[in-house]
Amino acid sequence: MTQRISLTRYLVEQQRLEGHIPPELRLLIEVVARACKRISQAVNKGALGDVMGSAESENVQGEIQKKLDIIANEVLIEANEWGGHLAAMASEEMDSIYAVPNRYPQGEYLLMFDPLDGSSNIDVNVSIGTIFSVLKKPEGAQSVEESDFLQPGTSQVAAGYCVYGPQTTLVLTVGDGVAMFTLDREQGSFVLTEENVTIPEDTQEFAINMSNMRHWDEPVKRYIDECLQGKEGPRGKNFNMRWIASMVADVHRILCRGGVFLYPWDKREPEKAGKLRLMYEANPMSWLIEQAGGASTNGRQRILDLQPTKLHERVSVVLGSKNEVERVTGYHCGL
Ligand code: P6P
Repeated sequence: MTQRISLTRYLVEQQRLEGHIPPELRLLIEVVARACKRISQAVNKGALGDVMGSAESENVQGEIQKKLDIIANEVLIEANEWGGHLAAMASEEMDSIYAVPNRYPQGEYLLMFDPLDGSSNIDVNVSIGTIFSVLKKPEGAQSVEESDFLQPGTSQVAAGYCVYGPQTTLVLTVGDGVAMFTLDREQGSFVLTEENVTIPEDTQEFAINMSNMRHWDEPVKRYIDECLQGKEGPRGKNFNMRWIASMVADVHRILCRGGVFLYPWDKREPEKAGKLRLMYEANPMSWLIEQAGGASTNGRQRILDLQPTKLHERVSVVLGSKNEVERVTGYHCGL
């Protein structure tokens, strides 16, 4: 049974005993966690809080923004800009980076986030979440530029998400395994409920949007077809399928019980490498999955090794149970 300690105590001990978290990074994580608590409260209000429905505006991705997308983005900006731990932020909901205003002290960290991932599920009461990734500002950088964010996923110093579902759960890594904290609404604080999270190397559960099947590349068609053939097919076992259309929820399930998640490149928009964004979706989720013993590739290469070229660039994603990811990647590489 995991000892029930608060997120604050966990971070203090990681800082003091393990030397993994400098004080400014501890502050950053606590501020993000507090912002997620506020987002959770707004999400939980639903129709009672006039937060549902469209904001009648589009984001940089060309997607219609929900009111809660904008609320969550504003909560994260306002919570983080004054603390002195950040130099700048970047968000799925903002075209360009947000440099911390000169009226506040500048810090050494860069924070990226998808403030509310899966927002198409908001109006139908299905789990959604906030995803975040932390980088260090390059040494000597005076004013922060977009190019300072373009670091591979291996450069992350912290990554995590908060899933707003039946429980509100913060999932975090600082490079020493994965820990989960459940929001105790009576105390008003996140409490450690799992640590050293481990994903089984094998699975019988895949997550993909099957409606896109006719658009997939051959290796993905082959992999899914073999899963669907079940016990009588080449895999010799039956598979189950899940697709929540909320990456945070699908990844959380995989961290809890294994599985493989695929959002591959497809022929609908061949000029795009995939649907999901590298910097603030695929990279933080890939680090969490690897820290839990899983694997994450774009079908051919380890996602964390990819060198970003644009802030909002997209990537094909195959992540989860190690042996399944290696199989899908092998099919792409002609094995
Ligand atoms: P589709 C949500 O919009 C998201 O970015 C991810 O959270 C999710 O995995 C995916 O898109 C769902 O995409 O095409 O199935 O609606």
